[in-house]
Order: sequence, then structure tokens, then C-alpha cells
Amino acid sequence: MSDEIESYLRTAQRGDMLSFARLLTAIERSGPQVLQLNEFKKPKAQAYRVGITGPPGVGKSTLINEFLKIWKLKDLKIGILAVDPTSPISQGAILGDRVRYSTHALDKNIFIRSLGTRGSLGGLSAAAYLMLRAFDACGFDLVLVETVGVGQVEVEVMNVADLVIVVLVPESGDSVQAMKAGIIEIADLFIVNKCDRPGALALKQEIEAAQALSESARKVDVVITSTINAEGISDAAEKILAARNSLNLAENRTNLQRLRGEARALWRSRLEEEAEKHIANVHSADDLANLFKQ
Ligand SMILES: Nc1nc2c(ncn2[C@@H]2O[C@H](COP(=O)(O)OP(=O)(O)OP(=O)(O)O)[C@@H](O)[C@H]2O)c(=O)[nH]1
Ligand SMILES: [Mg+2]
Repeated sequence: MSDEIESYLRTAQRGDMLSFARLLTAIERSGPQVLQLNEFKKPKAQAYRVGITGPPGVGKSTLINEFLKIWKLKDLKIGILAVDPTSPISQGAILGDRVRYSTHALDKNIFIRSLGTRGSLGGLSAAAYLMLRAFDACGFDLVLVETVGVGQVEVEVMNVADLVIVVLVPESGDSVQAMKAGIIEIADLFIVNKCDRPGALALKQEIEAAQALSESARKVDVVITSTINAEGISDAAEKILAARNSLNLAENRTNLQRLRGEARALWRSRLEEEAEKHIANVHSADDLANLFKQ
């Protein structure tokens, strides 16, 4: 383990956010070897991980921004991990999130980080899993993981989150039918945002009906919100914090299915990196054939 990582970890644990930022960057470079550190392997405390997922543009970042205004009054140390599915390299969305969250960027108790998804399949990157462990290790109370609900990343957010929130908007109504199979089952809480537009109540009822019909879905709350006229925001913020009381975070961290999900993602990410190195060496048909000679 590099001394650099240990030294950033110590100062970050004393509350220095700049060291925490450097720690995350160092972890991104070093990869899973950071799991050798006890604080990463078996964290003594756990940050409450809230996954916020849903289709593009439904207002996830705006909602988080509003929740932060409420939660920061409670003196909570909060992290935000915005997972950008569009491209691991494009700066666009990342800058976009900086702007959206900018109200809180200077808060000493709030830490914001954006990162890309893993490879072409778009799951959570190895760095995301390791960074989440860093939030545990450095005494964060709450970590919000924003992911766009498309494909693999949405399924993987279940591996890491203690609470999964699915955000929809009235216009999502048509797609509830299509989503039922996946989304209805993963949500611990639904938010129907943009209720300043028509159809929010109908969507809430549609979700509730879908839950009642599904054999594997639990009955979970559906909160209607609008960030424009502050409707339902404090109710949702309160429900999210209250849900923490019936969860066992320590148990979630040692849950076999979750650990295997993490192992799978870390392994896949290592294999994908290795594959990319081979792929970059292909300059001709001969090179391609030679790759698979043995
Ligand atoms: N009418 C209305 N617009 C909203 C509401 N909340 C957010 N918006 C707008 O919806 C747009 C998208 O909001 P974001 O918070 O960026 O949505 P997002 O889900 O984070 O988007 P991605 O991260 O790109 O998937 C912005 O223009 C917001 O101003 C709302 O309650 N009502
Ligand atoms: Mg967003």
C-alpha cells in the first residue's frame, strides 16, 4: 500500500476535505489494492448510502440540491457521487453537475465528486466501489449516489446502496409498463418529481397498482414532489433519513451477495483494462490472429 494513500486517509479522517479529494484520486489510480487497509476492508462505521436513480432529466440532481439545503442544517457530513453514464471521458455532464450542485460546493461538510461508468457496458466503475468504501472510512454520515437509470448501472446501484430511490416524472407514465419488470422491484422509495406538470397523481396510482400486481415487489412509499414550488421536498427528505433507522448498514457491508457483486465488478473492470491493452496492440489482421494464437 502506498504511503501516499495512508497519509491522505489519516488527514481525511481528521476531517480535511482536500485530503479526502486527494485520497479518492489516489484510489482511482491504485485500484483494489486499497482493500488491504483495514478501514477499507472492514469499516468500523458506515455512511448511509442512498442511491438515486431514474431516467435522464427527471430532476435527480435538482432534488439532491434541495435535500442538501435541508440536511446541511442537521450538521451531517454528506458526500455526493454523481455517476455519469454518457461517457467516462466527456467533461460535459461532469461540469453540468458541478453547476447544479454549486450552491453547496463551498460547504465544508459537503463533498461532491463525479465519475464515469465502467467500460462499454456501463456498470459502476471499480473506482466507484472503492470510493464508497472511502466515505465509510472517513466518517461520512450520508452518501448520495446519483446514477441515470439505464441498464447495468441501475442494477448495480442495488449492490452498494442501503436505500434505492427511483425518480420518475408524470411523462414517465407510458414507460412504467415497460419498466415494471426491473424498476418496481429495486425501489425502496419512489419520487414522482415535476408534479407542477399534470399527471403526477395518476403516475403515483399507476406505480402503486404495479406494486400490488407484482409478486416480488414490496409496497414502498411514493412521494410526489416539485422542486419548482418546493412541494413534497421536506417530506421526501425526512422519509429518506427516517428509513435509515430500520436498516442495518453493518450487515449490508458484509452481505455475501453484495460482496460478490463488488468482487464481480472489480474483476470485470480489471479484465476489461487488460483487454484494452491487447486491443490497442492490434494494427493488422495478423495482429488480431496472433492475439489468439495459443
Ligand atoms: N418543471 C419542473 N422542472 C424541474 C423540476 N425539477 C427539476 N426540473 C428541471 O429538469 C431539468 C433536469 O434536471 P436535473 O436535476 O438535471 O435532472 P437529472 O435527473 O439530474 O438529469 P441527468 O443527471 O442528466 O439524468 C432541469 O432543467 C431542471 O430545472 C420540477 O420539479 N419541475
Ligand atoms: Mg443529474
